[in-house]
Amino acid sequence: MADTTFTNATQILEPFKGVKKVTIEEYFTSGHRTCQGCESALVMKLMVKAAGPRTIVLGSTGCMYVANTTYYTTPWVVPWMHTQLGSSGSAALGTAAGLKALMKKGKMKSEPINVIAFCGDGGGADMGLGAISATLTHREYNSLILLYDNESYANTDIQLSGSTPYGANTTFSPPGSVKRIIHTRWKKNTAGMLAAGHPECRYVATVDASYAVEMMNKVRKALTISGPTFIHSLDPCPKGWDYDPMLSHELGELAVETGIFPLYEVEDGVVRHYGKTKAIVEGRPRKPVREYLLKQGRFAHFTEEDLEYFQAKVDEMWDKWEIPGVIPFWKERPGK
Ligand SMILES: Cc1ncc(C[n+]2csc(CCOP(=O)(O)OP(=O)(O)O)c2C)c(N)n1
Ligand code: SF4
Ligand SMILES: [Mg+2]
Repeated sequence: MADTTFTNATQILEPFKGVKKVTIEEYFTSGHRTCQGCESALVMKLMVKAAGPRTIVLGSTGCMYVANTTYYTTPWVVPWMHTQLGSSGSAALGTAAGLKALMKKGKMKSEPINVIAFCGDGGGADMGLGAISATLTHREYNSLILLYDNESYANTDIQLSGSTPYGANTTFSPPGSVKRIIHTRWKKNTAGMLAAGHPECRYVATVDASYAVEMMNKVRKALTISGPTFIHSLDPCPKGWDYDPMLSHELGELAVETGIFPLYEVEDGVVRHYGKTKAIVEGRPRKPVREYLLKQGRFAHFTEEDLEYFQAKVDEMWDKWEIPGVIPFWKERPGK
C-alpha cells in the first residue's frame, strides 16, 4: 500500500561552526590501504563524516575503490557499493530513484537518506561525464556526486587524464631529451562546465581537504539543498605527483594560494568565492605558481620558460575571465 506520508525530503545538516564543533563519529575508519599522505582517503573520511550515518556511498573504480575494499577488510561503516568506472552518475541517479520508489510504495520507511556517488577524475571528468550530466538534469532525485581529483588515472599507474595539469610527467607523458613537454593541453574546467550547463542542478562547489571544515560544510549544503548536486575536490597524491607524503596538506593550500585551484560555490546560479580564494578576489596577492609546482617531482623537468607559461595561463584566469577562476570566457572589449 502506498505510503501517503512520503516526502522526498533531504536531511537538514547544519554547517559545523568551527573545528571544535565537528562530530567525533567516524564512518570511514581503519582498514584501507591507500598510500601514506593520500589526500583522497582524507576526502572520503571527511565527506562521510559530514554526511552522517544515514548515508549510502557508491564509488566508481579507482584508488578509492581498490585500496578501500580489499577482500575481507573495509574502512566503510556505512553501506557502500562499487560501480563501473564511468557510472558514478548512473549509480547516484538509480539509487536515489530506487529509494524514492520504495518509499513511495510504502516498502521502506519514508526518511531522508543521503546518496553520495564518488568518482575519480578519470571516471568522472573523462569517462563518466555523460552520466553525471544526465544525473544533474533530474531535479526530482536527491544525490551528491563528489569528484576526487588526483589529476591522473592513479590506480592503474598514473596515466594522464583530462584533469592532469599542463606539462606534468605521467606514465603517458614522460619528458624526453628531444621533447620536454609531452602533455601540452590545459586542464579541464569540470566544475565550471557542469555549473554553467545544468540549470536543474542547484549546487556545484569546489573543495580542498586542506580546509577541512569548509569542505565538510560544502558537503552538508549539497546534501541539504535537494536535487542532484556536484562537488569537485582537488586531492594531492604523493605517488602520482611525486613528493614527500608530509607535504600533502601544504600542497593543498598552495593550490589555492597560487590561484591554480579556486574555491567557489554556485548556489541557484549565484557564484560565491570563499576562503583564501575570496581574499584573492578581494585583492590579496596570489603566490607564484612555482612555489607549488617545484615541490612536485612531476614538474621537475620544467624550465623557466615552462614556469612562465603556466603562470601566464593562471594569470589569465584571474585577470581576464568574466568570473575569475570560474567561467573561462571574457567579453570582447574593443581596443584591448
Ligand atoms: C571501463 C574500464 N576501463 C578501464 C578500467 C581500468 N581502470 C581501473 S581503475 C582506473 C583508473 C581510474 O582513474 P580515476 O577515475 O582517476 O581514479 P584513481 O585511480 O585516480 O583514483 C582504470 C583505467 C576499468 N576498470 N574499467
Ligand atoms: S596513488 Fe594517489 S590517490 Fe591512489 S592511494 Fe596512492 S596517494 Fe591515494
Ligand atoms: Mg584520478
